[in-house]
Amino acid sequence: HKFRSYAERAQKHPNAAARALLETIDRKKSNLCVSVDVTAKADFLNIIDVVGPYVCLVKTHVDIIEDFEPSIIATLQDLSKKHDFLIFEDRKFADIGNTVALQYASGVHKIASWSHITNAHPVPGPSIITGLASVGKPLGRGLLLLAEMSTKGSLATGSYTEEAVKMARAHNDFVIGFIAQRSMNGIGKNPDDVEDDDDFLVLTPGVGLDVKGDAMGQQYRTPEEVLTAGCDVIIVGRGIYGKGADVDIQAVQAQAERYRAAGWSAYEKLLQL
Ligand code: UP6
Repeated sequence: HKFRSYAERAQKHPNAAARALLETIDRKKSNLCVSVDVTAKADFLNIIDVVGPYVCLVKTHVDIIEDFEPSIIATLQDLSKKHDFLIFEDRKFADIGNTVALQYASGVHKIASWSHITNAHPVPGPSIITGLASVGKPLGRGLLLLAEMSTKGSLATGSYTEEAVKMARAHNDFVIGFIAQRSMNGIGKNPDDVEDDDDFLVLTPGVGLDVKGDAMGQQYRTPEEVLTAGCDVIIVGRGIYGKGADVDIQAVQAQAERYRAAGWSAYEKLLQL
């Protein structure tokens, strides 16, 4: 299969959120998503302001912020415009359709109103997609399914992963791709079937250049390893901001540029093959 550039894929993608992400990657020469898993509002916003120029996407877990207030979201949106990145709340929805629609639209965080992309576990079946789509589709949002996980002993393998891909394919007006560890295009299709015309985005956590894992089951691969496996976006958290305590903002900036360069050179190598 011919390796397609982000720009070429952007031109043809039917989903607005996917198109916007692919265009941003191409424009900024960055397939880096920084995962900002810190608990203080000030650290959260400072890190985003400093990594902003190097990323296509900022991934949040807003429910871990201790001093959360709605103005954080307004500032996040300002930073998203200032630095030209999209926002991905890593909510990992996992309930019945009615409940996830409420969790997505309402509560303190009102995720659908500001997060271009969010994600869900496929474990409840297709109704989780229709529930989330009832809120997110009219807003032009995109959904990722967790088809695989980066953790040791993950149960999301084999037929579970395959069924996740089939669910996504059946709802590809709203599902734009996966959290996974390799390309998901063509999975679960009969090889005699029509040509493989999937264009799923694969966003991949568990990326680090210096260590192989943590003490709680996380496993890391390098940007080059995951790009070669067919992933599109590298998600990096602690590799960029360390342990989160006493954030050294200059070191954060240097690491963001280091991971951006590593992700982009891995992509350019694949383009030249
Ligand atoms: N994440 C994973 N693995 C998955 C799915 N999501 O690590 O399979 C998320 C975590 C965290 C980030 O919730 O926010 O990606 C990884 O952070 P790290 O780079 O600091 O390990």
